[in-house]
Amino acid sequence: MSRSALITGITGQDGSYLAELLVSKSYEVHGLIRRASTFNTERIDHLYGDPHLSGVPIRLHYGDLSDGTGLRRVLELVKPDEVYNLGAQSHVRVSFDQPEYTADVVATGTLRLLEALRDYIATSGKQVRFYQAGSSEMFGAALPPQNEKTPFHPRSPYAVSKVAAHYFVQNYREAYGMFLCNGILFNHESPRRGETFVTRKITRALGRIKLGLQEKLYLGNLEAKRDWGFAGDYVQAMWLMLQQDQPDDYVVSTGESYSVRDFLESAFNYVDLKWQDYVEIDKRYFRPSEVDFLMGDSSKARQKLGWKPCVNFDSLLKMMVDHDLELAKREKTLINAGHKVICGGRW
Ligand code: NDP
Ligand code: GDR
Repeated sequence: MSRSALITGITGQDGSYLAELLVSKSYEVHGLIRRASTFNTERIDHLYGDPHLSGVPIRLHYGDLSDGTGLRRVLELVKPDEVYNLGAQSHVRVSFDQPEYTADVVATGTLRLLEALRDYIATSGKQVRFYQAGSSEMFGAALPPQNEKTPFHPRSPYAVSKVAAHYFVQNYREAYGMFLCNGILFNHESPRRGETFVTRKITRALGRIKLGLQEKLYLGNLEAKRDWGFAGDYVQAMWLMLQQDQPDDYVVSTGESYSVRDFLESAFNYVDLKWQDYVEIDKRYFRPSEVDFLMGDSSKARQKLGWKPCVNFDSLLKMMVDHDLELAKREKTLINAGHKVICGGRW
């Protein structure tokens, strides 16, 4: 019998890659989806279809991490073998504007899901494995290289909330013997990355600038350093964590770190443009407290899970720029044909 998995945050960047991975492994894949006034399934449209038809690889269920009753119902309906908790208000800068909401979804939302899962396991007698999407932001001001033993020093409401979720997971593991894993993932990007995160913001603008559709790109702090990997590689690590004999916590990273300025320069060089001609600094994109330097030490994941990243910084950057040049070309074609729309697209 095929295993079933429930993914919160299935409509996000990671949710879409993870859903693809699990479908390729013949899982029955279920996703939690928020009700929205516009379609929010663009990243998974290639997997999702009319539920009346057979052969549709994934099933979606309305739910929200702020609604514990709904989470319980979905668990009882789906009867998952594995749960991946990827749902979050995941934007660090926005978490300073919406701290209470961020804490409610990211910290308390995780707790709600754990409580629902604890009860589901007790009543069903089923062993369910759980993955929590933790973040390198939890390390915050701690000096690099950061690994599982590095003390947390969170620098944003988002990061504080992820730390709380991390400890909820550890506490439920110790208290109830549940199979719960914390991933501590460093930044991972892709052509499906949300357009307000800095790498995608740069590549999206670059495509439009190159084709004459945009003149300026406004950014914040260019000196912050991040350990950037490819999302497609990172969802493999999530799955591997849940296939081990014992639950544990793992750092997932490339071990290389580059500044925002490095990313900007390499991306513009790749299409023969000088970033200094187009980029302006806007204070609104600075954070009240910044995370300056993240560089992960993922030796444990490499040894115990046999995981390693396949896409390096240069390949990731080129993959994203190429994709966004293509999007800009499509947009230009539409504009030339008299349309005013900005076209979307997926990788
Ligand atoms: P995205 O922002 O792309 O996706 C977030 C997902 O969470 C979306 O599906 C979103 O739904 C959903 N969501 C938001 N609020 C709620 C809510 N209240 N209830 C249920 N679902 C909700 O994030 P990523 O895919 O990049 O990241 C996945 C997870 O990994 C997140 O938890 C993030 O914090 C964490 N993480 C990400 C890293 C990265 O570099 N990408 C690194 C480390 C951790 P909708 O589409 O409707 O908005
Ligand atoms: P981060 O990613 O905060 O690391 O969180 P983001 O891409 O938002 O910022 C990275 C760095 O770039 C600087 N920066 C800007 N950032 C944004 N978004 N927009 C700008 O215009 C800009 N200019 C400079 C930032 O100050 C920062 O230093 C991401 C999210 O996916 C989290 O959910 C996840 O947990 C962490 O990665 C690991």
